[in-house]
Formats: sequence, C-alpha cells, structure tokens
Amino acid sequence: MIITPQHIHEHNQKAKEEHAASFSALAGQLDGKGMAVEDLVNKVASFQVAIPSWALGTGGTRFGRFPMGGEPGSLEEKIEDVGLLHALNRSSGALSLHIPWDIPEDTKAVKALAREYDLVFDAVNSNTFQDQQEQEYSYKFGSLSHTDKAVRKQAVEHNLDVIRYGKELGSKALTVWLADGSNFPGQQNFRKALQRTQESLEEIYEQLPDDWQLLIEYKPYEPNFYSMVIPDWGTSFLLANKLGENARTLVDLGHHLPNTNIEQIVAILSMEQKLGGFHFNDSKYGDDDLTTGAIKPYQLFLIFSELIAGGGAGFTDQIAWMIDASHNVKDPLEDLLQSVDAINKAYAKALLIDREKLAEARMSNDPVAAQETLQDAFQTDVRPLLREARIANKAAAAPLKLYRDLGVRKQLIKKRGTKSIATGL
Ligand SMILES: [Mn+2]
Repeated sequence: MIITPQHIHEHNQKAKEEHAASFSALAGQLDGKGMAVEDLVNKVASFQVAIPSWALGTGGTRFGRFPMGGEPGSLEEKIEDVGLLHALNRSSGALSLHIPWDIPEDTKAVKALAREYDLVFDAVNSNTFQDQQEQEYSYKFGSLSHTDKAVRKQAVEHNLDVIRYGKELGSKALTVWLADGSNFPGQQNFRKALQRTQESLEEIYEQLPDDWQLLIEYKPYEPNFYSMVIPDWGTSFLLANKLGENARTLVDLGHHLPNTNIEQIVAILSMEQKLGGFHFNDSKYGDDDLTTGAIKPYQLFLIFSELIAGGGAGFTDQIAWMIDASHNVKDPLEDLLQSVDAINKAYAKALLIDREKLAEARMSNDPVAAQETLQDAFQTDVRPLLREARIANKAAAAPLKLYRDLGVRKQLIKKRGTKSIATGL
C-alpha cells in the first residue's frame, strides 16, 4: 500500500491551521445566509464517482500514444490504482469495468481485493464496437443493429455475459454504448436499423435482473460520421421508454454537438425519471474527453443545479456517476484526481444556490435577479468546504499535493516498469 493512514494524518496535520482559518471564514459566510454548513459538508463527503477501468492508463489519439510508465497491466493493478485514488480523496469508491478489456476471471478474488480498498463495482460496460480475436462474426457493420441476425445474436450474448460478470461482482447496471451507424448517405435504412436495435435491446432487457438498470448511452457521431443508430437523448429516451421502467438514458457530457444545452436535457430526463447514468468529461469541440471542469466549469455547475432541482435529496444515489475521459498528456491518476475535485466543486456550488430567490426571480420574470442568484453561488470559493469534507472522511486535505509529495508515479514505475501498458483503446 503506497498511501497509508499515517501519510494522510501527517499531511492533514500540516494543512490544519491554514484550513481552519479558511473554513471558518466560509462557514461564517454561509451561516449568515442561513445555510446548514454541516449538511453541506456531509453531502459533499458522501458523493462518490466511479472510475472506469480503462481510464488508468495513458490514452492516445489516432496519431500516437505516449505512455508514461507504471501503468496497471492487470485488473488487479487497476483496482490498486483506484484504491490509491480513493485513499487520497475518499470520493472514488467505485470501479466501472469494461468487458472484455477487463475480464474478472476469478470474480470472488477480484471482489475481495476491491473490498480491501473499500471499493464497490459500479455499472458494467459491454463492448460491441471492436472485434475480439476469438469472435465468430465481425462488428464492422454494426452489432445490435446489424442486418445479419447471427451477428445481432452474438452481440446480445455478449451483453448477457457482461451481466453475468456484473452479477457476481455486485454491479447493478449495464451500460450499452453502440458504435452502430453509417458513414454514407443511403448506406443504412434508419428505421430498420433502429427497429433491430430495439429488438436486440429487448432480448437483453428480458434477462436483466429485477434490481438492475439498463443504461442506454447516445452519441451524435464517431466512429460513424453520417449517422449513428442512437445519436441523441431523444432516441435513447424513446428506447428506454419502449423497454420499460428499468431502462434509462445515460448522458455523456462529450456526446453532444457543440453548444448543446445539456443542462436542459438533464432537467427533462430527470423530470421523467429516466436519467440513469452520467459520464463526466469536458470538451471544446467534440468528444474531446478532456479533464472534467477544464473547459466549461459553469456548464457543469448548471447541470448539477438541474440535478439537484429535479432529483431531490437522494438524487446522488439514484444515478450511476462515472468519469469517462482520456489522458494523453497528463498522468492519468492526477487527471482523475482533478476531475473528481471539479465534480465535487460543481456539486457544492450548486448546493449553495438560493432556490427560493431563484424561484421568485423566475416567477417575476426577472432575468437579472436569476443570473445574480446563480452567479452568487458559482463565484463562491468552495475549496475550504471540499477540504473539510475530505478531512472528515479521513482523506487528504489536498489529494493531488500528497500524490506528488509521495512520488506515487515514481513508485509505480519502479514497481511495474516504464513499459507497462494498460488494456483499453
Ligand atoms: Mn461514455
């Protein structure tokens, strides 16, 4: 174990005085506004975001990949890495597996190892967007939507296998993202492709355990550039409604056309109780998969504002939260620490919105007051609040700083070598 409770304790002792001063200033300010500070701290402290098993290695682009060494070469090492993150921030207590990149051969042992690091298994993800070596039929022209029934059957079977793994690990959701679509006008019959997809999803849904959810992810383009079978939230919502109560839409922040109003999509889906999952990342142009909060922190804040407005007190437990990003030039673990921090910041700021004032401004058609109310929350420096939540959780006051101070990457490289490569894209 690279990070021990002793490390955390010593680090927090050093941060103590400075933190106490900044937190008491913020707490006084919030208290003056009539906010229950302890309640805010508890909410932030209990919020958990899953880390996907494919985000722990260096990503790449179509043009190259520049690994930084010490990458986890096995599922066990990936669990160890998420354990590191969780030990540092106590906000990453879940792991999301991608199958077949990470097949848990011995599920009992894998589950026990995760428990050692205080981790649970979040949604499991199927993969029918690549061909695997021993696979009989190719997904070159689609999977669940394929024209050939044999290919569809193979893709359905794969999803059922993923559910079986997930059941053994204690997961409660299957996430389906399809690369199915077409590159050229006329190539695909839109209606028949969607119809076939629905039928395939119905076969999967039939086998879904009662306490599970089927999360349907959408994406407007890429890898197909003319059409995707599930291009937008409307199509995902349509399928989820046709399948039944336990099928829901999954929103990935990067899966929208530029300038889409994602907070409005979130509002409508949560109003309909159909928002089941959320993938965090950030983007400037498309599915850039940059660090959450690096480009549009205000958008993230507005999204959390809608989640809180729509979901009530327990909304954080009803949705599968996961980071879905790629790390090309950063240390993946540092990037993930930054992402979780940005998510917590947006959540904390959204909790500070004066809902009554906002409702009044809306009812009296006062856009100036509405904007001021939102900005007042957004401009608040919530870092002391996040720090307080971490200290209360026995996490590091400043996770990234401790990660660097302890030279974690150096230790990982020493242990795993400079050439280890994580499975994934
Ligand atoms: Mn995603």
